[in-house]
Amino acid sequence: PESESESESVEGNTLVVDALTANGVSTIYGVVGIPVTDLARTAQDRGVRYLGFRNEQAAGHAAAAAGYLTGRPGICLTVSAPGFLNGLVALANATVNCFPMIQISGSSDRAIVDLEQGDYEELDQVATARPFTKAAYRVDSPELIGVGVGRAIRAAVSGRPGGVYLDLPANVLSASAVRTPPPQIVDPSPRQIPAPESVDRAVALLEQARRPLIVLGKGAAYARADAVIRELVEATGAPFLPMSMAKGLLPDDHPQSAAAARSLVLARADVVVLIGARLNWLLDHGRPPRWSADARFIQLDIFATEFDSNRPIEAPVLGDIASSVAALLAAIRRSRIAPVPEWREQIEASKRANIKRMDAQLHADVHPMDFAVALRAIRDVLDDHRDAIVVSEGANTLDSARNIIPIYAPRHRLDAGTWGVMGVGLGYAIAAAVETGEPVVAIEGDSAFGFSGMEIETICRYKLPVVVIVFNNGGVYRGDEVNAHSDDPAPTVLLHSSRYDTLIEAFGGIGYHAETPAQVAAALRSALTTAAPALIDCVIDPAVGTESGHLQMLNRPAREEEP
Ligand code: TPP
Repeated sequence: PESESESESVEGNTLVVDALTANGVSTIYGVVGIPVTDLARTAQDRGVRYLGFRNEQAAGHAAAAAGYLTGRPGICLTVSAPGFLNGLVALANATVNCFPMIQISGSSDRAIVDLEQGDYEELDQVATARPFTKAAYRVDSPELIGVGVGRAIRAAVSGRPGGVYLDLPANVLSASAVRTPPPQIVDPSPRQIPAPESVDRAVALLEQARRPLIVLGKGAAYARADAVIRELVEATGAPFLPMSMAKGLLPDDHPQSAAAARSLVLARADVVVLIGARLNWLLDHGRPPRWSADARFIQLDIFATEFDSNRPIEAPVLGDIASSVAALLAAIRRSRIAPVPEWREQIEASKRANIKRMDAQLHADVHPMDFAVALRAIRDVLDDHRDAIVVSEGANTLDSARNIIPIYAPRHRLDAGTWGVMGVGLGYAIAAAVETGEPVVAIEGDSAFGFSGMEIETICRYKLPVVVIVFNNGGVYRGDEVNAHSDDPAPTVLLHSSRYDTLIEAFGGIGYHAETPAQVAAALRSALTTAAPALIDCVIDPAVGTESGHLQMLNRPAREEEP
């Protein structure tokens, strides 16, 4: 039995768990091995949930998603050097996506590492992590473990959230020290109230708008200010455009949604309000011809350096999104914002035309299936399961799913994000199931699935309600490229004959094979009813889809065949 007596001496492992639990950490995602196996055991002994993965990268992506979904740092535990490096991809991705995450890694003997004398899994991990993280710390004595964990927590969640690295050398984890109450971080992510004059400036600009547009980013979704954001959007009467992970912040069928008129609103908006959305490549850097050269920008962000990154920001509002939106809303109630009626009419006309065009694609009679008809079947089933969290990655699969699958609740879509990274899918799906208890549907390109496919064993081991749908078109983007020069498959080709459904059966999950929209729908309905791990092998025509999906502007022109 644990004694809380002041003079009790305990191992570093125990002190780490003390510090984590004192700060509300209840779940750790990781892969064990020297020197962190006992840390995972100690955590489990103390009621912290430990989820063991097959690869640290997926564990890291899970921790990142946990951070995004809960607003508290997601924890990933890794072993030294190679395990650390596997997890680092996820930590870097968390930093880029502004998700709060802490990677805790064991490391080798400092004295040997620093003299490069060749320790087991030797690497200067803090130096390696630093360029990819918001902060990187090492704890060099067991007495400082509580301080180290506390600093990592505040660094991960305060201001603009991001990935934090915490290095715990093997000798610190195994050393003994007197057990003292660890620091409890008070208000780890304090509110940051915007300056009143910045709010007034924003409202004055918005009053001049004839064709306003509100863009919601995943920063807005992360802020958990759902009600006040909705009030602001509705008070302005302006159309809004959700970035992919902000879908559902207001339901996709909200009358002010301009998602189905994206090109029109980007090109014609005269005053744009960016809320937790960055003017990066995902928004074509705010540049013409996508955007009007005359558009004027208001930006709500927590990080001042974000302003003016691409277009001059005429009204920057620095603060946390919840506080800034609330301040803007209060000021707007005293002002007159009046979009011209034609703006609404133009958007409605464009929406109607685009939806009609899309509808024809969704109901096409094609066999084998293309992306659209398979996604329509999924959409129709998910319409009865609006609590389901949708995870998506791939190229055509990702882009088409974003347009076709509506999201009705905040933070119910997780995807390849700012980097467009493949391999997040199963880690995100696992964290979504673990953190929310809601059903999860991961819509995966077959190439994308391969990056973390072994985690279906993790899903089965923990009996998570995750349905993985693999869009099997036998290739990266498409599966019909021919290599004219040898018997080797072309670079984009994968085995279209793969039966991905049989993979999950190996682990006791339920596999489905679907070749028609009706089979897709039946499989998904059955899987969601069973709420057990399932995988649907969804056969798609290898000859549909485009290279790089919708990223045509980043794609090199097609290679000329050599004469
Ligand atoms: N490696 C990483 C880590 N991230 C990437 N984005 C890529 C490689 C390049 N890439 C972009 S999409 C993609 C790849 C490999 C896969 C596209 O194929 P698939 O998942 O089958 O989707 P589809 O277009 O067939 O729907």
